[in-house]
Amino acid sequence: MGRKRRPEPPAEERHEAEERRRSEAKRRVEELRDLIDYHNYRYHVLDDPEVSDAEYDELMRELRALEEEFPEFITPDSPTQRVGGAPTELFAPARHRVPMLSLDNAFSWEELSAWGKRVERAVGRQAEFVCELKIDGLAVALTYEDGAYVRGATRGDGYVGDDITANIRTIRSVPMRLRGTGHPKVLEVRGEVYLPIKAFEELNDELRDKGQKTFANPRNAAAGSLRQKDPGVTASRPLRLWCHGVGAVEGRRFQRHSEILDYLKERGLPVDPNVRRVRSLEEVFDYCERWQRSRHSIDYEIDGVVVKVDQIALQEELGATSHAPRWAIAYKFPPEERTTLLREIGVHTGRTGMVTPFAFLEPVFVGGVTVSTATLHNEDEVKRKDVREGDTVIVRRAGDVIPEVVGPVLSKRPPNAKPWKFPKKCPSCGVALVRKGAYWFCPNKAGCPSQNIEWLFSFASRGAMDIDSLGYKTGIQLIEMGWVKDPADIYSLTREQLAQLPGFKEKKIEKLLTATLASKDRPIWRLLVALNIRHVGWHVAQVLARALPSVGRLKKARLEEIEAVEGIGPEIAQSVYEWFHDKENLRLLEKLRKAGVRMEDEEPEPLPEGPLTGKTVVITGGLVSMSRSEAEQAAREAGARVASSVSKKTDFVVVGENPGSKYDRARQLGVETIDEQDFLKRLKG
Ligand code: 5U1
Repeated sequence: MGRKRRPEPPAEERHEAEERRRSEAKRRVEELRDLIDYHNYRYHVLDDPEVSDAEYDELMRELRALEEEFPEFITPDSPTQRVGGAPTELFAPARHRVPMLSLDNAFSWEELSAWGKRVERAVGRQAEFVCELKIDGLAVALTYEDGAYVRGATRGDGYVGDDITANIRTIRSVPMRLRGTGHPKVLEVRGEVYLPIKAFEELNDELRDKGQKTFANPRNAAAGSLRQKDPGVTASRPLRLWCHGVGAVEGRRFQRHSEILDYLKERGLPVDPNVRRVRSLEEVFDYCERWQRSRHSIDYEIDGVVVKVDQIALQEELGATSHAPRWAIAYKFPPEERTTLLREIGVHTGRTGMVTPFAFLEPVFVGGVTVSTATLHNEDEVKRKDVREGDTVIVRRAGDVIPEVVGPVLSKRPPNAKPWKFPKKCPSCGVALVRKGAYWFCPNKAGCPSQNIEWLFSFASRGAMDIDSLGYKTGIQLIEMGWVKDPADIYSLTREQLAQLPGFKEKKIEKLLTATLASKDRPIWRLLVALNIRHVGWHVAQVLARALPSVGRLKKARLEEIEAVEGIGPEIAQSVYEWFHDKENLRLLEKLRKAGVRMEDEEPEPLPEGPLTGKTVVITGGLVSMSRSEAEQAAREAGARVASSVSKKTDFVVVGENPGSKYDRARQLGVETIDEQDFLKRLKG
């Protein structure tokens, strides 16, 4: 029997439901961007990630899906329009001639198979593939001119990275001259720098012995070692490189990806010997399956397999989206699991006062490392999983970053195991906790040692005020001595006080005082990151500081004014507004001002001058000659302000293929619309 069709709701109701869905999607897009920006900052700037790669990937996937459904919510600063992390200020910028794209991921056999079929459908015949191990390291680009190494750069945001020429030079396996003769005029080699697992463990032992902070995993250790101001430090770390492709090449053409790899090998560049050329999707699956099983048989961390179409002509046919080529995919290994004993559940108060439960575990080897603690997220999670002290638990290390307790093995539960109760008081200062949403917080902002230590550490961190010599250990000493109650107190530390601390000799004192003094003159965005404002990571801070480049203006700004800043959503605006209206925060700002900390940027970075100076431009739909983000970048370089939505202030809208609602809006408002050809002409003036 056929199913009876339900009557359609009236058009008005449908419209309302669509509008509700749109506004819910908009809110979620903004929330996801903030979250992703925050995790990017933890990962790329602090080298101290809070979530697993898998959780991060999930946030990105959700954002991409929403942006695909509602392209009108895509903004140039969305993390989906970015290819990797942002370049830092430590090094000179290095612009990539060919953008360093990232990879789309397949998290299951189904997704991998769907990609393979899509590829074969698009090219109309059976493709051949190259399978490579996906090294969990740091992506780099090395440039050789006429066979001589001239530049090394990190990926950065995919367009501009950090110039790390000198640091790369210290990696022994990187040839300074290519072997043989008849070199291309330019050969840009792409690869992944990594630290072998054994070397990583030795390095952490050494750091632990010196009382220094250890690295969470080999990837962070490799990144930290490469991003050293002093190449001498990089040289002391046995970094390695595997090359997996090329970027800009002048004076040589290739027919196949496998030919590129053979060529690199022949010229003396290190290419992973585990790379295989295969002739069918079945062979791709075999390769992935084999390496999923034996990923720990090698001395470097891998988190998946990269599958690439071998024939360059097919690669060109398939092309790329703005962030990833369509001819390659990363098959990500599923998270690994082991069981172990949960000895005890503890709680920790972080810099925002949030109190997080975590598990002390009988050390267990999972996902390539030994895990002895794992986060339990919040009270509801502990209840939902019903994990108890004494339980045998399943531990998962997803994406190889933060280990997670999946749940108890009930058959092994001891008879006396009791449900765990969240403490009522802060484990650090003893003040009664308060619950907000799913989390418990310690309200004792000023007097809680744990919050103070965490805040001080993040205030001084590389991505904030960058006080190099003020690490965790020193922070604890300063707080324990009672000299530092909030971050502003570090500016009144004296030589005499520091001399009382164990291990503080003249040189160390001088270094700390000099670094502290230098931090007074940081740009406003750094101060904003350092102030510990919810949702304000380096990206939001930079956007804010560009629009409101002084503490005075931020204090006076009305909520609507903050909300009107392009790239700032209502939730962030509310958080910033509330922060600048809190009496205690204002007292802290005043203390910082009196200590001589810079409170305004003298000159916000001017927009580049060009044929589009003074114009506000919106781009909608796909362009043929460049990706959307390249078009936006080109418009900015020509002096334009690129907006994400059309208003009366928009000077013109560039309309590509399948334009979204921005085109309709432009027509409604009578804003000029132009096609790609016209846009290219205007860029040239
Ligand atoms: N092994 C390998 N890793 N990896 C990373 N190959 C490879 N290729 C990449 C990336 C981002 O990108 C190209 C496919 C563009």
